[in-house]
Amino acid sequence: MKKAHYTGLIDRYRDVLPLAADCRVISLCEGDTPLIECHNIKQANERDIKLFLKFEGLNPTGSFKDRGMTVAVTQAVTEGSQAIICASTGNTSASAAAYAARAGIKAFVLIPDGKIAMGKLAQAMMHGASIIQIRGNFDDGMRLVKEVANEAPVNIVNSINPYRLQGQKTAAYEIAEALGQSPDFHCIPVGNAGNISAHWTGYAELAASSGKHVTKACGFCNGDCQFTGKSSISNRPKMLGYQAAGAAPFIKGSMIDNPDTVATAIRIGHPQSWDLAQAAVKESGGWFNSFTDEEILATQKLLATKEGVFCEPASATSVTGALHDMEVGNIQNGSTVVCTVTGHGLKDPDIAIKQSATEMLTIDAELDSVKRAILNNI
Ligand code: AN7
Repeated sequence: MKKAHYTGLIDRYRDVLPLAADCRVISLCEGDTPLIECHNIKQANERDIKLFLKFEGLNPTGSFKDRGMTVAVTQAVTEGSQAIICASTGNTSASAAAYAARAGIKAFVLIPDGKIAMGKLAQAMMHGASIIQIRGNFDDGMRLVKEVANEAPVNIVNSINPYRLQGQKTAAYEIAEALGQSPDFHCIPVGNAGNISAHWTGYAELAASSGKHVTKACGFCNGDCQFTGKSSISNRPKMLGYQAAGAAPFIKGSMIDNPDTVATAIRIGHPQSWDLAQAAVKESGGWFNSFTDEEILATQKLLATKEGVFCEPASATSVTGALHDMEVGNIQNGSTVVCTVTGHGLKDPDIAIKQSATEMLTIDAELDSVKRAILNNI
């Protein structure tokens, strides 16, 4: 049935989501995020590489988490849950808080004391979540959430909840739909490792289904979307998972106990979707790599100043890796590359202001001073 306007990813992709037909959909019209082609990145331009940013920071709470949360909270409500719980480096807590508010249920969020970005904390507080700060990191919070869910009536909405990954796989559908095929490489920041796993599920399903069911699932297009008449979306991308150097268990090859990085969103040492992420990278022929905080922040700045895209530090990790792999030739000239830009820059204003090189001028409120300021800086 043709809908008058976009109503969220469950309505759009219901055919490929494991939800009951009569469920009450808890949605904030998430998904349908822009795929922005970079114009001003020299590493791509010089090599005839098409570089796209899937800007997930434009979801309703400012991160990709909303894709998983709409499905997880819809299912929780269907099961009769009155409360959800998560551990979080920030974005999951913001998303859980918003969707719980929408559903009219309670959200409990465990966050590492003093280690989440200000915007995310503001969101969780404003949406009315019960915020429990722990003297520990995300991995401690994750362990406690799993333990307490055995003893209290709460539904876990971290990405160990399979409905989260089902929702997040829809980003791969949108990308394939926009490009008419899968990209050659998909670059993504890796923390708890749910998102890379979910994307691989999406691409694998698409390739296996010959692209046909996207048309069927695409309830709002009346069967006239990109895929109509196409017999196959056969290609799958190489999945490239990038981490921050101080929080890079996949590079080490084992869990780490004291992760640290300026990219607090991915300050995770014990990723829960370890096996799924390893399989995604291996099956796709991709790889993991890690980059320093300085490199990540430089990319954050580059995207903001050269492309007008403001993302949070963790999100810049995907592009940091892509640029590196273009330079060393791991990503071949002429390729199509999609980088997931996971969260909005406004999430973490402290880092943005701290690292901004722009000197702020303070001048007298008179024409001459303004004129001088312009002429000296033009
Ligand atoms: C901006 O919010 O884990 O590898 O608790 O917020 O699927 O974990 C956040 C993760 C990348 C990593 N970019 O994704 C949380 C949380 C941003 C993020 C990731 C996160 P996963």
